[in-house]
Amino acid sequence: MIPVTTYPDQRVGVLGLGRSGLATARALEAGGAVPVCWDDGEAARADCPFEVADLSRDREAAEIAALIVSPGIPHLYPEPHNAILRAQANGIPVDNDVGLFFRSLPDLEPDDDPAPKVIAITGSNGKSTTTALTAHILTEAGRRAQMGGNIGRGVLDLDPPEPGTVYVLELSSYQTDLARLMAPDVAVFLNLSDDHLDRHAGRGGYFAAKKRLFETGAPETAIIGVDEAEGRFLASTLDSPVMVSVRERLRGDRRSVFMNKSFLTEWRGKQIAAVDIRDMPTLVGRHNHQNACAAWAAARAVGIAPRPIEAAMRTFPGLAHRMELLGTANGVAWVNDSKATNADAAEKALSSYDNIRWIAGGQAKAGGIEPLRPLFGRIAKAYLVGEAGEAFSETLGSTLGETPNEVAGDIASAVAAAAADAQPGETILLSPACASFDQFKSFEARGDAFRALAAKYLGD
Ligand code: UMA
Ligand code: ADP
Repeated sequence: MIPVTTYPDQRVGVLGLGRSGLATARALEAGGAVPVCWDDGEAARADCPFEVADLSRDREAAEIAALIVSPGIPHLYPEPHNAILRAQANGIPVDNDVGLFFRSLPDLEPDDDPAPKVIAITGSNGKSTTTALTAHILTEAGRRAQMGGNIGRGVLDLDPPEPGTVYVLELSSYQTDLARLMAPDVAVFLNLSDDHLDRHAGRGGYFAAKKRLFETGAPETAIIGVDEAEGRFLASTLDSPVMVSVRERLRGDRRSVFMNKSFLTEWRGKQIAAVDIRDMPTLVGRHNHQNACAAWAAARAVGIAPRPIEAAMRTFPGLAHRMELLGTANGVAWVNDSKATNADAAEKALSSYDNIRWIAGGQAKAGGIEPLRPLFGRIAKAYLVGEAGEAFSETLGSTLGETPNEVAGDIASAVAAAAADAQPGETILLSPACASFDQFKSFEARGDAFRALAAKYLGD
């Protein structure tokens, strides 16, 4: 835990009692403050081991030195939570766990060198993969890496720094929008596409939230994906950013990392390093190449040499449920991409393999799988499950020449049929392009079910 010592003997409001809020309350208490907590959920309040008070009421709100807000609670759009309105009316600072983390870290720095470093990673897609890959590279290279933030472990739950610790933080727009202080040594912006627009009143607000990591954060090294207009604009506002692209060969005088065919290339006036990433099984697909380029640049920024980075990339296990290679048996690869809950995400997986036995379906999103039509040629056959089964079958069947498909109903039947049909060189891919809630409680549960079924064929 990172104790927060900024508020000795003061009452500090904690809004939201999920992972982030509870970690914050523990860190405040450990640092000598008195956490005063609120959650709109009755069960969360009942389980809370700290003082509970309704922070939307004047008296409680007036008595706190600061209000620390969980990322899932709106602080501006579509409407600020009442407790935030109260704090603002009383002139009380509103912050989050990320702000407290950056404020507390300098107090904990060990006397021995090297000083701890922080790498913060944001973007619309690929944050978790890039964060996990960067942490894996650092660990494999013998550095003390700690990973947290949006990826799961609240930042204040991380361990205090030891000499040489590198914190690798995934930061969402909810987090970068509100943190009063950010001071990463290295900050990464991967890409921008529409997401969470209701929380930011549109794409401009969403971009502005992410941009704060670079403006407020003023990192020593900024690593910017420049494949969209926003990334190019952001890079043009910064001094000497490291530019990353999977679309352009950025052969300038500045530092850059880009893909040249299947070679990840580091450039600075001349080629510094080039690595063939074709045979790195967990970094398949253009989107993962972007993540790999960004992680490469981040690891280089904290002093790791090209060779150990390349070696670590080869052993990256990948993240569960995101194009996760479960194994290969009889020449058939099994891939779990249960996190692909919409067509945009499934497009990444379908683009990454040929001869696909595609398991898809569940609770459909608007537009269904129509946007995936250009990729239907890669599908040997589709096995359709859940509520969307019939509709997806119709879309596949209406292609010129038709894409073979069957409505299998559930994952177990789909797996049995796909396994019976699959030929060596093919891939059995669960990439549903749908939410899971019609048959599972989460995309994780769906992916775990697929993994358990695949294990029988993989001999695990
Ligand atoms: N709550 C209220 N009032 C509200 C809304 C929520 O009281 O109006 C309460 C809920 O009853 C609940 C608590 O707030 O008890 C939940 O807070 P939270 O939604 O912020 O969730 P945490 O458990 O604290 O998890 C948060 C991040 N969640 C969100 O940003 C929504 C987690 O990211 C993160 O891993 C965790 O902190 C640790 O840092 C998850 C996420 O979905 C993975 N992130 C979004 C995404 O990736 O798209 C941004
Ligand atoms: P995030 O943490 O930003 O949600 P993840 O690393 O968990 O991202 O990846 C989620 C999904 O997003 C993946 O399954 C894949 O479909 C897609 N994805 C991953 N990396 C990228 C990228 N760099 N660009 C676009 N899409 C990506």
